[in-house]
Amino acid sequence: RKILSFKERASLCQHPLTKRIFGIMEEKKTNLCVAADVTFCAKLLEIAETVGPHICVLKIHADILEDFNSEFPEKLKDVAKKHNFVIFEDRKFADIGHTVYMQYTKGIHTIVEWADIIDCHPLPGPGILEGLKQAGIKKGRGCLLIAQMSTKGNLVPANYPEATAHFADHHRDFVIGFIGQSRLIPDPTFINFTPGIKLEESSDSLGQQYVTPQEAIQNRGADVIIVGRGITDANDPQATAAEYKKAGFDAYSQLL
Ligand code: UP6
Repeated sequence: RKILSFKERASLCQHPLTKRIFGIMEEKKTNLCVAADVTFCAKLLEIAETVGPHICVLKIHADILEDFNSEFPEKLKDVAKKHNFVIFEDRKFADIGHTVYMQYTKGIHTIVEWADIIDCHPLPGPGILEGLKQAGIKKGRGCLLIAQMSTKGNLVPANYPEATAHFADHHRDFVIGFIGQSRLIPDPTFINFTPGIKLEESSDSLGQQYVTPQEAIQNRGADVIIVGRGITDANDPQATAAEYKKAGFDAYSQLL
């Protein structure tokens, strides 16, 4: 047996959000996160409703929504509650602590009010986490550190993932895991998310590179696979989400 089950990992976690996510993964038998990268609220809510039963996490980019408004987060939260998934705003914060604090709490998006999970680049140093934490921790939010990227020619140096893991270790009250292409540390209480996933290995015209769910989970140590266009651009997103869910969960089950 190569890995611990989601259930076992849930029992080891200190952070309530990590516990909750592993619990959902166990209960709904899914390690699928859908990236709903669409530009209108109604379309996003439709996708959330359609793929909701098959996912543990819904990842969005609120800043690409042309009609974002203050009612939208409430509607999304309702769908998340109905289908039992968590909401991840993929804002990829990357500035000084003071600025990210404002980006997280102010502006038209007020992300901290509705996003269970956010992510940030560790590049600016510990201050970025101190800034985000000030707002997020009291609401029970969690942050993923971007340790590696899926894109061709990215500038992430070889020792960066290691330094990122070190960061995570020092901020366990807020950091719940990583975005990356391989498992950084064996610690089972961090969740590893991997984007750049399609059923067929391929790429897009802007540097995105895809591997299969099986490769990500069995060879690279992903816990949660992030799938965007592979599902949202499919003729039947619901059936396709079910297909990815099965591929992801089978790959995980084979390691147990
Ligand atoms: N994403 C990546 N690669 C990274 C980090 N994040 O693709 O290294 C995000 C993108 C997009 C999603 O911002 O929302 O994951 C991938 O979408 P796709 O499956 O349609 O390529």
